[in-house]
Amino acid sequence: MDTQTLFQQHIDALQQRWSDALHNTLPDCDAILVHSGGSHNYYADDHAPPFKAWGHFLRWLPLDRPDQFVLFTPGNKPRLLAWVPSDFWHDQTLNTESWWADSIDITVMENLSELAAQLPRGQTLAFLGENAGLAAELGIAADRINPAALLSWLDFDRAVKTDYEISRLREANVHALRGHAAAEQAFRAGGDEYDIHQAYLAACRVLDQELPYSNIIALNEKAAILHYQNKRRYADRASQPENQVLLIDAGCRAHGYCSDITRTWAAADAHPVFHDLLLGMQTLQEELVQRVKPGTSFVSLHRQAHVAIAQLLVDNDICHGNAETLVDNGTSTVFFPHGLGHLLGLQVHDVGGRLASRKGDIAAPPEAWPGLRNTRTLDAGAVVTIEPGLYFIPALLEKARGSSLGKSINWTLAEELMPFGGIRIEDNVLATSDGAVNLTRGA
Ligand SMILES: [Mn+2]
Repeated sequence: MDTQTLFQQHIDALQQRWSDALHNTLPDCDAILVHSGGSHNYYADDHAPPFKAWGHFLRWLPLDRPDQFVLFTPGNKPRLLAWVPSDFWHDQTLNTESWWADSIDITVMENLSELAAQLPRGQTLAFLGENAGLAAELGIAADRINPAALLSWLDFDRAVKTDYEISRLREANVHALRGHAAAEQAFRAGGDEYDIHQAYLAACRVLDQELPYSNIIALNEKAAILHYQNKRRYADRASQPENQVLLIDAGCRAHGYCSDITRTWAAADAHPVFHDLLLGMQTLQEELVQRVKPGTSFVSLHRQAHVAIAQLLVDNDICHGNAETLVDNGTSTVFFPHGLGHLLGLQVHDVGGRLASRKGDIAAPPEAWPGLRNTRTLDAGAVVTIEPGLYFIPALLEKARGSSLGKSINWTLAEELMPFGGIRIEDNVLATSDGAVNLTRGA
């Protein structure tokens, strides 16, 4: 199906879903005004960080710029109220493409002060977005500005993707995999973290600021830092340590939709146990991916990941004992201290991961794993990441060594493996009634 048709179907589905949300949460409201967000300068500066439009705005149309508005009225074509200032400092061209713009009524405003006059008279509006002050100036009542009930409903609903959204997520995977292939090559060729990062950007033909999140490009022991942010560069190649391991966590965006992919590569002469762990992690990751389907409890899947990782640690003589016991007493968490994954969409960590219902009930993560971002039972159409990890994190290992957990760890081997950092393997997976669809491997 062509993108234009997919997009029109997406808009039709959003009309239905947002009408239901409005009728169920704010029956006295006639329409919703959604703000893309504002651009904010750094403190006491006249420069701003790159702008990213808010997810609930981007879901209506792929226009990533500040101070744009969507007016949703049940039964009507959605309206874009586009602020296009007269400005000779920047390119203010409003880039509309017919495949999406044909589904939207577009009104261009040269000044933001024209917004009030564009809104329907005699109607009661709700406002969604960061600028509550602007909403108040427009005469919107405080209890209709970001109403919690409406937001919970819409956040919960974001988990289930339309066919258009799935096509964009696939596209974001296709783009990112080009970068991952180039990054692996740069790693094998002896590049440093900076070189690998640049190889990724060039292969994807993107700017840093266009990435869904800042690339994690971690060589050797840095692979043990979950959100490692540096890109080490060596002016003098002779001083650069040999590349043993690359952990790269990097995605792309397609019309706002994100991919989030992690790969771990090891040099042929890396520690043989590290190679065995890498193979074991690849196998268990693929098995977990297959279990993504409607009705799957993500909390239960997260526990299954822990048991599989604990078994891998036992099989490789890094831990002693029974896998279930190692999970229950917290030993597996020393090696796998983050969640198995999260919802994915217009935000990398998409909204609603801990919502148990449209009504806003919260499903808290288990006490042992407070960082788990997704506690939902998966619906058909949900897209999640599956990203088990196994790391040798000095701070966590040291803490374990001083506690009762330390007795079940083979310290000689753990110390030998520390310079190799760790492993994470992450794919983006769609739950369907026919089972799991791996958007990354299938891309
Ligand atoms: Mn992720």
